[in-house]
Amino acid sequence: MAVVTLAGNPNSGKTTLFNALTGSSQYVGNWPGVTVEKKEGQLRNHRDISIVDLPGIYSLSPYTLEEVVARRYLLEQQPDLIVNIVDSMNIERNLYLTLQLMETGNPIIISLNMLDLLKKSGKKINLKKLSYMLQVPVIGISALKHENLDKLTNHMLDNQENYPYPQYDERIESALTMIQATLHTEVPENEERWYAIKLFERDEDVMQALELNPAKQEEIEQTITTAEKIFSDNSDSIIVNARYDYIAKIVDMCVINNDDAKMSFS
Ligand code: BGO
Repeated sequence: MAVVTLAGNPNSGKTTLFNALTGSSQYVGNWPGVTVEKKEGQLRNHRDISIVDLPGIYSLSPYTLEEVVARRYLLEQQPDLIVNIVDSMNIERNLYLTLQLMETGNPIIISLNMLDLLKKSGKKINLKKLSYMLQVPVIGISALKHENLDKLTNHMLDNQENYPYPQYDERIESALTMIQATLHTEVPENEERWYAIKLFERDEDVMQALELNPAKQEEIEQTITTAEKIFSDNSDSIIVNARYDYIAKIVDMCVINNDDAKMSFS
């Protein structure tokens, strides 16, 4: 059975979409070992596709129970596809999670939700450009009004490939490449990028889990320290800022506010 997981920020419309996609075929339980609700169901008219609803999260950092559950699931279970629900009314904030989901190395499509509200607001998002810039399929939907859910389902049924990762500043990329080179024998290829970023951030859970030998640890630490000197910043903030810079570029290219349109004609 193919497994599709729904991931998104709280209030992005995940529950509404989950209910629309699964109808009454739902099972509610808890994620292993924690009291965080886990919902599963089967895709309407496609009982061979299981839909797993991840907890609503803003990030894949290990700071909340929900984030821990989500990142453990994505790395250990490797779903066949992530459907990332993005609230089109809050696209900038939502894309922060999108980039991290892409970094996990799982195939992903974006369902850009709340298009009914977006239309009313006068704001416009160029879906083709968004898809081109992220190199990920983007399907505009209204989960509440059940608009375009067939199109979303068709994309879910397509064979999914792996998609490129967001590429950051070239100085960050060269540091990540160096860290990745030390991981070839340690983690599966499609997860190297995720682990390299986490090691660059000095994520303690990942550092402990990988149990790298002291020589590799030292090599990685030197790479991080060099990057920190170049950027005059700590490695954690370097990555956070890189993601926000990337999002700013995308929003600049793909989102047209009503006010911008008026200004361009005046
Ligand atoms: C309330 N369009 C519109 N207009 N609204 C949507 C859409 C959409 O496409 N999708 C979802 N919503 P959840 P999470 C509400 O509950 O699915 C709305 O956290 C209200 N409730 O109906 O719960 C959805 O699972 C009172 O709105 O999100 C819900 O991701 C007044 O977005 C909210 C107004 O959806 C969050 C709205 C008592």
